[in-house]
Order: sequence, then structure tokens, then C-alpha cells
Amino acid sequence: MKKVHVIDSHTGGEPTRVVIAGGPDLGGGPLATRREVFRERFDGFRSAVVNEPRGSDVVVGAMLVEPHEPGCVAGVIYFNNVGVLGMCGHGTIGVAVTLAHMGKIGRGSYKLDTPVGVVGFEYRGGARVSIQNVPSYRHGAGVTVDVPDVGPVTGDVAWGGNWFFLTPAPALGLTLDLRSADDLLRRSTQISRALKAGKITGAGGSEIDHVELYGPPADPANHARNYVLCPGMAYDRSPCGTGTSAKLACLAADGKLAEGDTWRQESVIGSVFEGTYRRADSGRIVPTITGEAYVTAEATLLFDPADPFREGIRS
Ligand code: PYC
Repeated sequence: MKKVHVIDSHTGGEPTRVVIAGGPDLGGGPLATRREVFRERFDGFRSAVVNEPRGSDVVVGAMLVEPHEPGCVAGVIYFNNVGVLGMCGHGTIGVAVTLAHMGKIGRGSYKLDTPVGVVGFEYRGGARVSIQNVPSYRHGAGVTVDVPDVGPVTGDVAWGGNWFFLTPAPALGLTLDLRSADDLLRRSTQISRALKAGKITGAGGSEIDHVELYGPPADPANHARNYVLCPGMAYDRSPCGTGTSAKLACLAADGKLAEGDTWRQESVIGSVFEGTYRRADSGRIVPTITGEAYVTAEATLLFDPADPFREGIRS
């Protein structure tokens, strides 16, 4: 029986399942190339690891591979219930704590190779990690999308390692709390579909596959709260590392957050990431996102050839 070894963690409530052994051989070369091999040839493995009955819609998988870029402690390919991801902020915090749990790193600064570039992180001990994300930027300000049954919705399009459409929740009559979870899911899904129908994209026609609704924080110690809809129509329990990076890019573009100042981003369940940025020569910002992850399980996944659902339940 095939066996896959994983370590589970959660970052601000959002789970990450790191595949540490037993994953498919993706060959060598840049991580972007290997992600395509993973996407094209090993979709059954992806689904088996994160989907029910072993996982759920909300689990993000992270497969550890040999890095291609020099100086990286590991390479990682992120995936979820419907496909592969470019970058994943909460996942990177989870990977860092997992590497520490495995005894592969101690306190200090490291680099991770990902399909969208090299990402730096600092393991600060215990649960705490700061990640230096890929350069982020606002691609479009005040973009209006016509959402059936809702009307025109205006927001920003920004890159933070994934593509985001960010729009204020109060303007949609929505409150960012879990009592409103059904409404938040319905409205953000409608916006996501309308973006596709209206052919509103990120740079180079890239699909905007995350919708970020934002509003006032529940805790006055924080600056804002968000609800982030991920590509598989599950919402991020964490404040979303790439989503917080996209938010910082918009704040920087609007002159609302200065280089080096701290932004405390709260998630819809109340977990918090701290974000700061420095400006790169390109004019983009380089976000640093700090959060906490906790290991929840060390497990061996079993794949019985006789199990009709050994590759998970695919949507
Ligand atoms: O933290 O960047 C993130 C993320 C993306 C999807 C789920 N979490």
C-alpha cells in the first residue's frame, strides 16, 4: 500500500498539510516547471492529499521538493482542493514551523524556492515566523465589475503572490463575522464569477482567483479585518499572507501606509498577521508578513488500491 508522510499545522486557524515523504517525483529544474508537471501528471495525488475523506476544502497542501535556486533551504509547491497555487503566505509560515519541528532549521533567516520566485523567511522561535513575500503591487485602482443581482462593485486589483480583487464589505451591506459566513460566501462567489464573466484580469490576462472583502477590525488594536475567498470557494481562516501583501500594496499606492510602518490585519475568525513593507527599486513593495503556526499532527496517509475514493472526492 502506498504511504505518504505529512505534517499538519495551522496558521491563524488555516490548515497546511506539508508532504515530507512519499510524494511524486517531479524531476528537476525551476519550481514553476515542476509545478506544471505536478499539475498535469499528479492531480490525483493533489486531490488525495487535501480533499475529503483525508482532508477538506480548506486544507492547503505544500509539497517539499529539492530547491532549484541556490541558497534555498527547500523548494515548495502549494496546492488546494481545486489545483495548484502560486504562493501561499499562511502556508509558508506553516512550512517554516514544520521545518523547525523536523529539526531542519533553528532560529534564523532562510530562503524557500517557490513557483513564483524565492521567498525569504525568518524563523523567530516557537510558533512565530516572518515571511518576506514576492514583490507586490496594485495593478488596477477603482475597477468596477457588474455583479448580477448585486449591481456594480468597485475595488482594486492587486498582486501579492496570487491575484486579488479587494473591495469594502460595508459597501455590500456585509459584516465581517462568522454569523454572516453564508452571505460572505455568496457575495464573494458572485463577485468571483462576475470578474471571470467580465474578463477582468490581473497582468497578462491572469485570472483573479481570490476575492478579499475588507472592513473595520473587531479589535481596536488592529487596523482592519478581512474575509478572503480562495479559488476552491473556501474562505481563508487566516488573514491570508498573499492577501495581506496585496492589501499593503494598495495602502502603499494610496499613500495610506508608509514604508516600515506596521499594519495589523485581522481575519474573519480574529487571527492576526502583522505586515510591513519596503519599497523595491522596481516601485513594487516587498512585504514582510508575521504570523504564528502550530503543528497539529504527524501522520502517514495510506492509499489502498481497492479504495474507490483513494484520490479523494473531486469537485
Ligand atoms: O495565506 O497566502 C495565503 C493563502 C492563500 C490561500 C490560502 N492562504
